[in-house]
Amino acid sequence: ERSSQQPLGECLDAAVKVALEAGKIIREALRIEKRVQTKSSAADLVTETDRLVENLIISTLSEKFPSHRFIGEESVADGEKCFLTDDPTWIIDPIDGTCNFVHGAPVVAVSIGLSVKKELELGVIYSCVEEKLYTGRKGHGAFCNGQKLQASNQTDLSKALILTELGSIRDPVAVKKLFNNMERLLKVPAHGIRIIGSAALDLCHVAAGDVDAFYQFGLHCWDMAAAAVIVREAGGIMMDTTGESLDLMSRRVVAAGTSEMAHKICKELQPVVYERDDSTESTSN
Ligand code: 2AM
Ligand code: CA
Ligand code: CA
Ligand code: CA
Repeated sequence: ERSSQQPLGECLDAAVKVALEAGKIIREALRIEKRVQTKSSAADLVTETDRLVENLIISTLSEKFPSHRFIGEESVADGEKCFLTDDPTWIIDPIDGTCNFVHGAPVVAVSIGLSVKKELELGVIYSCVEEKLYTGRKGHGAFCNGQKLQASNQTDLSKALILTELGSIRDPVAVKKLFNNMERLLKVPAHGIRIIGSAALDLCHVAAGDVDAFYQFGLHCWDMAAAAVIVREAGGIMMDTTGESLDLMSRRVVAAGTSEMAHKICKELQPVVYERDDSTESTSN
């Protein structure tokens, strides 16, 4: 198994090493006052730490793997379309949970995924305050701090604990739709719905079987690339909210321990429409 020149094991080791370094920087910056800037909306935030950590990850990995491509949240220009090619491509979210980070809320993660020939091969997510390192490698299982992960086997939606995120969009029509979807699930009635502020960690909780499912509209490829490998290797399902196979660029996802649960959630969800991330039809997984 080779990705370009390097074996995937070497890529995984490098991603883990830089995720731990990045996580230390984030952990130490959490309680310090930040200079905060806004992006697409008043609730869409970025700090110097987001940019610094992304630069660290990209420069470290590109030095080791000079032929690889990179997609990183803070390096993608405004409105720029993301797409995968056959080249090994690292998909990076330097801080997932920036709003938490800005407020000093300790639910933040570094997310690093690798796709090769448009297939997701590796995922590393480091929950840097609780110091939990989640890793997944296609065909080799998913782990948290070395312990093998297994997603939930729940199929009954009325017994489900579900995670979701509201994102940073504040358009009233979209906000209304997000709440309508939660209302529909509560009316099933599901056991509960939780929001923690990090899509990557939501997905790690699905992989670990801590919750039964997760869904979200509006997220980007860097929110779910690494997690997709971890969830699938834990026996879980990642799918489009339409019930079709997951498209990393579609801005929406349902994840669950079982495909029955995922399909039941899809049936309750009404679409919240976001523009796609890419302009090409060639996307993966
Ligand atoms: P971020 O912290 O990397 O920006 C919180 O709502 C979760 O949703 C986080 O994982 C956050 O990622 C992500 N997110 C940010 N902007 C979003 C948007 N416009 N729509 C959906 N999710 C978003
Ligand atoms: Ca962001
Ligand atoms: Ca994110
Ligand atoms: Ca981010």
